[in-house]
Amino acid sequence: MKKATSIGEYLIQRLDAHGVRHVFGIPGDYVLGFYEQLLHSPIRIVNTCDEQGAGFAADAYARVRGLGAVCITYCVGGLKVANSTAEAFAEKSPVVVISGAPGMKEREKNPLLHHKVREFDTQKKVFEQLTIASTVLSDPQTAFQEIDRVLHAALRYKRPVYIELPRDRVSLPGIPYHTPHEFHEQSDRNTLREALAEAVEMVNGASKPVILADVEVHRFGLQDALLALAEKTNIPVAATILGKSVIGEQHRCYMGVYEGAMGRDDVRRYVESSDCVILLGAFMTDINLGIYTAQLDPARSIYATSEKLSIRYHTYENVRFKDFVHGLLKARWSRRAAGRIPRPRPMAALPPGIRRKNKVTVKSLFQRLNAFLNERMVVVADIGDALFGAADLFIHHRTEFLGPAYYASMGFAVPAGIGAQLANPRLRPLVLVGDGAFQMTGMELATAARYDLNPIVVVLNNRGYGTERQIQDGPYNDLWLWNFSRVPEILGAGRGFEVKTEEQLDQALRAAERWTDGFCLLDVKLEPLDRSPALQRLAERLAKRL
Ligand SMILES: Cc1ncc(C[n+]2csc(CCOP(=O)(O)OP(=O)(O)O)c2C)c(N)n1
Ligand SMILES: [Mg+2]
Repeated sequence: MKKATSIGEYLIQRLDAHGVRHVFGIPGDYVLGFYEQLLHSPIRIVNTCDEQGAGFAADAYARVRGLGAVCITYCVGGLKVANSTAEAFAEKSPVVVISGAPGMKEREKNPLLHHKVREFDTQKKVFEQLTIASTVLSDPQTAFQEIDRVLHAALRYKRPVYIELPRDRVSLPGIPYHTPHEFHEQSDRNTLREALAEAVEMVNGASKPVILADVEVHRFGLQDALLALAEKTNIPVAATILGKSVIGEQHRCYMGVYEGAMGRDDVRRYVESSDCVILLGAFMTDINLGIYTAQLDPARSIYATSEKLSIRYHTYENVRFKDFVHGLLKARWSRRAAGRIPRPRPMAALPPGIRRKNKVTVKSLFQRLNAFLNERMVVVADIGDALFGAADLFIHHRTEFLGPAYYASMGFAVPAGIGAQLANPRLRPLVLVGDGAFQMTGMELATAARYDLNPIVVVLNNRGYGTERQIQDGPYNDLWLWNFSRVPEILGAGRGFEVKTEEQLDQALRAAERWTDGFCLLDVKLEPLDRSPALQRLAERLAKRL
């Protein structure tokens, strides 16, 4: 007779069924039973140096693959992924947080077991605030259903979820003959029809409609639908910085990134003078909208997300985002001629042969990186000028740009590069990270080495918290200066390059392109007050709000 499936095994089966092939984390005694089950499963455990690194890696994995998982021990590990889970929540990334926990029997009479904070459910309560659904698998009768419910919520809302595994329950069998519950949510047909009719009429009657595409287009796998819609209607598309690369940036309908007064002026003027802005999957965040400098008038807007659909000033209930976008695609459109639209302006390449001894600047760095990028790379940018400068990089294909452009936690990029490459091994990460952010999680390069990954990591070394310096400077923005290019010596892996001049940058990038056996680390020395045009604009806005 077939052995009954245990709670832990069922969780593994369901993760596997949803395409999760790697789980990131660090073990501890409360979760060792589940680690042992993982070890004997098709899912690979990826041990990171620190739990936060595992959390960021799982987030990037989820952004690239559709679902990610991090598995840690109780409180000491769990609370370290609170920040990365918060980022996944805020930026809509479906990460499954799996935490070991004391057994239910051990909890009787409330003993002081190690790692406990206040009550046994303290960690659960914290994660209720950071996730869209959470559960403690304490009851074998309901455990399988709970797993179905919580995983469904992650996929439905593209937000993280929390699953706690009391250690005395992991190996217990759940109920026999359970079939995974399929959830089929549908739009209300009449509401959908009416919403589509109103939207199409509004767009057909407009003289200058424009689509503003954001992150949910990517999270809900609607990139092809967006492209088809743009091609069918000739409506031009701008992206937000969080949604950058939802559409291949060489596409004829693509204009560039829109970010209010922070972004390019021609894109801003086009979008803000439009008589019908179709916001698809957009988050109205301050960074997306250039610290609220964007002038978008609800009276001229269609605003569709997985959480809300409003047209002008009224709202439609029970319309799924996906159905609305597919409905738009099928609608009858009056054909329009493609007018003249702003086009992404690839940065000028560095003139060859001259200025070779010149010191690298933020501008020349991004110019050179722009020429270096190819379609086999994914750009992963940390917060700081790495992200702001990268807004103007030209991404060839869709979804090859990852950055924490809303929650903006430092330390994302190096571990996220690991998650992204494991999620799609055909892509080589180009990680852009400030010296400050690197000091937080850069040692995860050890994890890259351990799992044979080969990111190219560019440290924008401006000797401190450059972004903060632009807003208000003081000694608190200084850092201890590391010899970044010698990190490979400590790790016994990878190759390091010290880069001061344009010539050295060129040589290092060429070497990194040729050498694919491990990670490459470029320590690019920049002046402390040098900055990209986007950061200059952002800092001016932020400084006014202090
Ligand atoms: C975890 C975290 N701590 C603090 C901040 C506030 N903060 C925003 S940008 C920044 C400086 C980043 O420095 P660095 O990584 O060197 O990039 P740079 O700004 O120099 O380009 C800081 C401290 C943050 N966003 N995240
Ligand atoms: Mg810095």
